[in-house]
Amino acid sequence: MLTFVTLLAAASATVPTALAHGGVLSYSWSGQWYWGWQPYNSATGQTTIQRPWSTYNPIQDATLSTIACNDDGTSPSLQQTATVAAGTAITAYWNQIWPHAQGPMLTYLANCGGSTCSGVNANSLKWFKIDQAGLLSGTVYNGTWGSGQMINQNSSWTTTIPSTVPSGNYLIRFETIAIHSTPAQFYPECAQISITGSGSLAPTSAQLVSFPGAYSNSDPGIDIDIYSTAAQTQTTYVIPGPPLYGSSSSGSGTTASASTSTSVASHSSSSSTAAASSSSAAAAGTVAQYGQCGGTGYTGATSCIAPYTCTYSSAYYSQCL
Ligand SMILES: *[C@@H]1O[C@H](CO)[C@@H](O)[C@H](O)[C@H]1NC(C)=O
Ligand SMILES: *[C@@H]1O[C@H](CO)[C@@H](O)[C@H](O)[C@H]1NC(C)=O
Ligand SMILES: [Cu+2]
Repeated sequence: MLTFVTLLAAASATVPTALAHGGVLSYSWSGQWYWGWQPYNSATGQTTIQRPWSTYNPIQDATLSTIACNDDGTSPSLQQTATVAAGTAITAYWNQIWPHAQGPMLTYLANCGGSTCSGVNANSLKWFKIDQAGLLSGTVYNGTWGSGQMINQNSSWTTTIPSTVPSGNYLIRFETIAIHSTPAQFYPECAQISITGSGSLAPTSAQLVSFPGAYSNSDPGIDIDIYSTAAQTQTTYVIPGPPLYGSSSSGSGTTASASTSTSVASHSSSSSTAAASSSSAAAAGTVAQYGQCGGTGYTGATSCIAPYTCTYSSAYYSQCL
């Protein structure tokens, strides 16, 4: 017979395993905080902009329906939606301290149509990618990854909603994929946002994907052994998914991905792309609307073109608004 103490010990023994994983627990933008769903609390009474998820464990099969917005990702009765102006930098916060430093960071949007995302099945939507960061430097074997940078940024990731995105109701899907072991571990969470603004650039059909559908378990960025001999000299990594929204690429996602981080919006975590645009901004002496103008580790220009002011978003990201 198990004693109460034995059961307690057994229960607490599972906690470290759970703590080795996790997901997005909160968001912030424009000085506001939004709590995410709390998977280990009772669902009753939880009211948040995030779609519910049930466990810190990863998804390890890209063909599962839960790859869209985790398990189960449906909107509860108290589901909330938050308003965000296109061009705004949204920061998502993972567990402190996120444990997996190998793998990409990806952010997607999906337009729900209609007047709300509540009740809309995430599997029925078309998604487009607005941000990504893969292998930032070094080799697949021991280089620096987007997820490593996420950890270094207080286990947070900031994505700017491109100012060109049409207004409407969207799900925003932050994802990190951990590739320190096989099969790869997907950690997606979604939140409901209402985007305002006057953007009018629709994603192209090549940029729109479904979840599941966007990834295959055999994609080179997913079916990957970072400890192989080949990985020790490999300096490119193919970020999974479609080409970035706003990019001119019309091919399949795999050809569009580069070894380094790219983003249509200026990004605290972009490497070569951001560095190049930062230095050109520095030459001009000003930063354009929505551009980055500050944050820990940022070395670019810090003054905004009129009439914008450099506005704090997180310790790692300030932008001209
Ligand atoms: C990465 O691994 C290679 C061997 O594959 C080694 O020569 C190199 O020093 C390592 N770099 C770092 C930063 O650990
Ligand atoms: C780090 O992230 C936590 C949330 O996980 C947040 O409460 C805290 O303010 C952040 N610290 C900084 C310096 O941004
Ligand atoms: Cu884990």
